[in-house]
Parts: sequence; C-alpha cells; structure tokens
Amino acid sequence: MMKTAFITGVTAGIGQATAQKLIDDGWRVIGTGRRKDRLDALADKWGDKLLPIVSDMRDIDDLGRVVRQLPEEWQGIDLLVNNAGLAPPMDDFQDADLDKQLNAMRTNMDGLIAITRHLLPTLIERKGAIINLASVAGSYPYRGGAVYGATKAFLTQFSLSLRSDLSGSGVRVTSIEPGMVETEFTLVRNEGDQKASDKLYEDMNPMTADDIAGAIHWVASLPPHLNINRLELMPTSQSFAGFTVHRD
Ligand code: 8X3
Repeated sequence: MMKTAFITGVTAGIGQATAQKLIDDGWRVIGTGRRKDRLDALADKWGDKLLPIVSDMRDIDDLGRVVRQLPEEWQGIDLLVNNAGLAPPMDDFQDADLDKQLNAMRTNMDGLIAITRHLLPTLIERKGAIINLASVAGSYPYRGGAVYGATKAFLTQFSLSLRSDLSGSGVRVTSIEPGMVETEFTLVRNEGDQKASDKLYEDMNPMTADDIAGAIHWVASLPPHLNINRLELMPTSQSFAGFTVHRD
C-alpha cells in the first residue's frame, strides 16, 4: 500500500527535496507551507501525489484545523517530517530584536509540538515514524545563535524523550542534525540579503537539500525494528573551533 508522509515546510529547501525523494520512491505527501503560489507550482508538478495545505506553523489553532480537516483518504499517516523552521538574524542576544527571536521559537518549537501532538494518533495506529529537523547548532554553541541553537537543542531532546513516551508503540523518532546546507535558510536568517548568504557558502562546498533529503529517505526506509536516534551531518569543510577567551 502506498505510504503517506506529512511534511511541514514543503515549499523550499530540505522539505521540498524530501518530498521529491519520497514521491520518486512511491510515497504520497501532505505538504504544508505559507506560500500558496509555491504550493500550487508543486501541485502542478506532483499531481495527486501531493496534498498541498496552506498553513503557518505559528498559527497553533490553525494546525488543529489542518489535521481535523484532512480528507478521509489522507488521514492515515506513516511519516511526519517536522522540517519547517527558521533562524532569526545572528545578532548577539543582548542586541537582538526580541520579536524576531520569539518568532523563531514559535515556528521551531510551538508549531512543531502542536502538529506532532495532533498527528500522533494516526502515527501510533500505523506504527509510523517522526523525523525532526534539528541542527548541529543544538549541540555546538556559536555567536549569534543563542535562541536558534536553543530551539534546536529542544528539538533533539524532545525527539529523545518522545521515544521514551512512545515506548512499545512501534513509532520511531529521529533527530536529524545537519550543519551547513545551502538553502533559503541563510537568506531568511540574513533577512533577504543574498550577498551575505552567498558569502557564507563561498568556496566551502556546503551540503545540499538533496543530501539531507537522502538521509531522511534512508531513515524512513529502514526496517521497523531499527530506530536511528540522532544523525549529525556536516560538510567536510565545516568542523569545530575552540573556546573563545576574552582578555582584558
Ligand atoms: C544551521 C546549521 O551549521 O549552518 O542549522 O549553523 S549551521
């Protein structure tokens, strides 16, 4: 029987690449996004393999409606890919615009918890899987990433703890933790400054959305007795720095 994935943030980047990989492999996808024009373009491309839903992860009440109003033939879900997320600008927190920081928290955490809670009954019934897009920023601190990194650390811990709650249910949960991937992510983080985004990825051969989609597809295709708890990925060119020491 054809499997169904629910992917948040399907209109770009890792979400879109993941939908493409799953559809190529015979899945069908319920995809959410804020941008209707992009969803329409994907619906033209993927036909009845996509159920496009205009929805904003920050609108918690609307997420309940989205799940309640799924057409009957789309109500059984085998895989939830919690992909939608964003990073606020990389200002030191003491200088940061609070609303932009809270906006990232609502998108990355509140909306994700809500959609997960709403979809768990069907995921449990079908012994499905949840794949959460966390980040290396949840494990390794860096300047300007205080709130963003904290939301991603939350996601990893949420994933691990959710496994405990779901013990015996057959539902698998995975935290995927990528480093630098060239997508619209950095454009959003830099508030649309394409030059700043290009500069970040200049001459360093970043990972692509397709690389991460491949990992997600692999996790989703494993046999039911196998759970990948955490999967951390970086481009070869990205590694670690030491501590920062301030001297007077
Ligand atoms: C963002 C990962 O390495 O670009 O999630 O900060 S990194």
